Amino acid sequence: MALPICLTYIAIFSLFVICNNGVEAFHEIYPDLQSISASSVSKLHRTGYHFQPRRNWINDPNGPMYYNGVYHLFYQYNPKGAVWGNIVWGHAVSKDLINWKELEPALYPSKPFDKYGCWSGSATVLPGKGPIILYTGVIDKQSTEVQLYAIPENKSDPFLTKWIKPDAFNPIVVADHTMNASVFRDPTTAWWSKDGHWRMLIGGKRNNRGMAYLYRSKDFVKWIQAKHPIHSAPSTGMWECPDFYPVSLKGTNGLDLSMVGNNVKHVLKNSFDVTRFEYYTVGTYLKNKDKYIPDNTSEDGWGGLRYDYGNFYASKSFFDPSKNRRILWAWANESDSKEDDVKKGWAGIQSIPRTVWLDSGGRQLVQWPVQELNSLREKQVKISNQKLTKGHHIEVKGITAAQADVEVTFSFSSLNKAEPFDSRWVNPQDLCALKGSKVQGGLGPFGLLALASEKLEEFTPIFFRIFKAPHKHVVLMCSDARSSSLKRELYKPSFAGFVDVDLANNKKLSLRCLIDHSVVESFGAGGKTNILSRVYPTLAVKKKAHLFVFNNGTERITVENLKAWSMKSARRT
Ligand SMILES: *[C@@H]1O[C@H](CO)[C@@H](O)[C@H](O)[C@H]1NC(C)=O
Ligand SMILES: *[C@@H]1O[C@H](CO)[C@@H](O)[C@H](O)[C@H]1NC(C)=O
Ligand SMILES: *[C@@H]1O[C@H](CO)[C@@H](O)[C@H](O)[C@H]1NC(C)=O
Ligand SMILES: *[C@@H]1O[C@H](CO)[C@@H](O)[C@H](O)[C@H]1NC(C)=O
Ligand SMILES: *[C@H]1O[C@@H](CO)[C@H](O)[C@@H](O)[C@@H]1NC(C)=O
Repeated sequence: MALPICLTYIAIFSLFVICNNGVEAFHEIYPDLQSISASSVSKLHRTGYHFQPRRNWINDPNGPMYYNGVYHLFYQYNPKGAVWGNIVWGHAVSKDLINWKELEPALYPSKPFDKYGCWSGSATVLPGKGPIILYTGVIDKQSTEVQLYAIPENKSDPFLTKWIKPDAFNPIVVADHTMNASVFRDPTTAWWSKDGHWRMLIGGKRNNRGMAYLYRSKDFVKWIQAKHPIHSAPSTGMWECPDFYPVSLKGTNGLDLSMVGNNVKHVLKNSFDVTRFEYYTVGTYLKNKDKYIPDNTSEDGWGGLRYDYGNFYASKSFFDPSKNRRILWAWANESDSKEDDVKKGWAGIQSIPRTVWLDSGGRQLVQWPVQELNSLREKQVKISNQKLTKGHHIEVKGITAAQADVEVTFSFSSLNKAEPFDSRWVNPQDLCALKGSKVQGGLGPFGLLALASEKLEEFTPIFFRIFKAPHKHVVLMCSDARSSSLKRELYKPSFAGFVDVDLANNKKLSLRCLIDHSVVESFGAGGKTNILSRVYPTLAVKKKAHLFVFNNGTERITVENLKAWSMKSARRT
């Protein structure tokens, strides 16, 4: 469960910085707004193919799974309004991860142990027995959190519409006296080990140390806390929504959680309540000690690797046995004000589900939109071998630029014009703020201008810029919302990440952008660095949105190959 913080609209932008880097997150709740039902739903910035329910507030994806030929997505949902509150588990099902059927909420407060909320959790499919949901229930106004289980009322119901919370054994886990029960939530999918136990993790915090508590069970209902958390790290604050899974050292296939073997590494991801970003490490799971040790190539903390350097939180992955892949979902919140959300009648979207695997270098993950997304591709346009000199932009014409999918490869003949890199530039987002698309450079900035108005009063640039450090080149990827809208009262971050690629041998960079009215979801270098931005253009809407390629660096760039598609809307019933 990701509690919303810093949600009040604050006009002074520096206050956002305080919110994001402050020592203690605070939970802002809107008693006045949380039950105002949407009288109408504004379509202006609604997405065409990113998942969102018909109306109201959503946050964390919950319990994603594949069962009997159907994909299930549950999500934190306020059935009564467009801000956080009254939380239940919304439920939608799909055969292809793209077109969704919305069902009645699967879990809603109905027992003393979840009276104040059904918060985040995960699903585990038990071989021969079917799915079980583990989730967090809130039992009082002080936010005392306990862990619960729920089972389908009828396993033969193809959509698993109704869920039961048995009184026997619930709650299955409560915080012991050494723990703080108001920061103890978000159970993971459980995995089975040869020693006859199921294991799962729960997020928490001790003092300011982020914790992933480990629990064991033989029968899935009686759980025993392991002596030590599987992992913890100092000064990271509350760990929400932990996710722990094996990845293969050979190839891109996903692995079932219970997989063991030699060619396997593990990934631990946590969503940090304080920074409101997610971080993961690649490492080793020592099964006999029940410990996870991050590799020394993965930074363990606020400077660590991120699935996404933009608006992407409370993610959860699952193994899809039908296509042998691991799929990742996350919540992308709004960047406008609560008042705007109440007016719109909705808030929050889910990312496009992404396939995730370990990069061949073994140091980081790679992500790519699930292949099923391509079924929405409609009209296609192409550009190839187009030269771009400094200060030029070229329009990609003939598609619906407000609802599109673009794949492009840029190349250049030399690295000589790369600007010098200053070793003090440790934070890519700050560097993007300093060296945005309007600051002309040597090798870059070059990339795409998404959701752009005809005369560029509004645009969201997604671009690369290459620097020369003493022993290597540093590649920056930016998705900069600062010029995205003429509307002022918006959160417009210059999201950015570094891209770990070797340009000396291959002077090319690729970019894919999923553009969908108020979201630009970008995948750099084949999915090594990814950034999701929420933007709200006022001019560049619907048919008035344009798409351009641009270069603002002295080195000439070639658009080797660009393909762009109009995207159909996903079916939502
Ligand atoms: C369970 O679902 C199946 C499939 O929809 C249905 O045929 C059956 O009658 C249901 N069982 C009960 C007890 O409702
Ligand atoms: C428990 O955690 C909450 C939320 O961070 C904090 O406000 C509270 O002071 C903590 N309680 C104790 C006893 O540490
Ligand atoms: C990192 O770990 C590897 C083995 O996994 C070891 O060979 C290497 O020396 C370590 N590097 C550092 C800087 O500790
Ligand atoms: C390119 O740089 C010029 C000069 O700073 C600026 O006016 C223009 O807006 C920039 N182009 C983009 C797409 O940012
Ligand atoms: C999404 O909204 C912005 C603007 O209000 C906040 O700055 C972010 O912290 C928030 N993100 C999450 C995950 O809550």
